[in-house]
Amino acid sequence: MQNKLKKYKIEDIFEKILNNIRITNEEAIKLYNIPDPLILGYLANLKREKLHGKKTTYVLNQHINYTNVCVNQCKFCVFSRKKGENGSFELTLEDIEKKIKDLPLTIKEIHIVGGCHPDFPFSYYVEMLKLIRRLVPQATLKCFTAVEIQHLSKISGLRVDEVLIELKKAGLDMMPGGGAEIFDPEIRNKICPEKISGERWLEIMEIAHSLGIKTNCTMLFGHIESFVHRIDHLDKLRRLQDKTSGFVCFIPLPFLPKKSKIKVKKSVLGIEALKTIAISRLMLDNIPHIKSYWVMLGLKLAQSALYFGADDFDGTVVEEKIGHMAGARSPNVLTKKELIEMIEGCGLIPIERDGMFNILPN
Ligand code: V47
Ligand code: SF4
Repeated sequence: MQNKLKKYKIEDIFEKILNNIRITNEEAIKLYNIPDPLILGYLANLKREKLHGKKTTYVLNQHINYTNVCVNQCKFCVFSRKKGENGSFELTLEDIEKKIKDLPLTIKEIHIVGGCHPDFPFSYYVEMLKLIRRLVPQATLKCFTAVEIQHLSKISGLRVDEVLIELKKAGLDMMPGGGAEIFDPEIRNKICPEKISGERWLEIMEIAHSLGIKTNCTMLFGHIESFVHRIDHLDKLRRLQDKTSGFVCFIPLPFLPKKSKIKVKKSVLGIEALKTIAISRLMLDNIPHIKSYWVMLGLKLAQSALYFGADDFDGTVVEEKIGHMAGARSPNVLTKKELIEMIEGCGLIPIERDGMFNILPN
């Protein structure tokens, strides 16, 4: 390894990683240009082991998408529909109640996201949270991305902080990290022109953090962005985290192009995704967890990612629509036994967590 580090002139970066010194954007870009992915895996795994050893967390969770009707119509999105369009769906509170009532008592996280629906009133979201809080008091309610929060602010006439305070009162614990995509305005304008800007996404997360609401964060990569855009995105997350410490986990999302209107030259799945996960671990030295999201990565790549910097394997998921409508070939659900087997199969130690990443007793 020493020889390889020398060959690619990255002994200084290696030293920094060993001594917990932050790498710069320029150094991160230099890492992208290393052709040997195992070097990146080695460096990211050093960092992962420093933080978490061989511990790998998982959560018994359930995803619920309340609607795919969305006013935004992002160009990359295969999930969303216009109102009344073939394939559109809208869950009533009764539909949601039925889903939640069927859940086992062991459930520890409910992940709820949906499209920005033109007609649902603000009360629908508040009542949804109250209902779920009542039915599963033991579960973390991780609901609504920054994009949805901006939409709720618009339909309710409330400021973003006021929206979040109302949702928190109704039961919201945490926010998922979706909607970040890529912050660069030129790229964002091409893939999701109607969506809030990257700047606004970061502002809303900052407001959430200031109210004590922890959040996750994501990056959608492998479409029309360059390495420089990815590093710029990670840098912006790192800067906000320095200010707020509100991000719990970063989820790198490789773009699944099969059914999307955005056409890409080559799929990012495989080594390229692993390299990005590794560089994310090395850049985001202030975000505790990196999620290997098996839904988008596929099971085998998700296992490999656990040696490229990721320390969380997400969860049972049960009902995922965003990735599967886009052509993900991963299963819809994993059982607790399967999650444990997948992690142990990598020679790692499975640890159950709740939605906020608190470790649960065996
Ligand atoms: O924002 C949409 C992405 C995100 C595609 O916070 C796509 O714990 C790949 O954010 N190919 C939603 N990705 C999912 C998400 C998420 C998932 C799991 C856990 C958490 C968490 C967050 O999915 C969207 C977008 O970036 N996405 N379409 C696609 N074709
Ligand atoms: Fe709507 Fe989200 Fe799809 Fe964009 S990515 S169209 S905001 S559901």
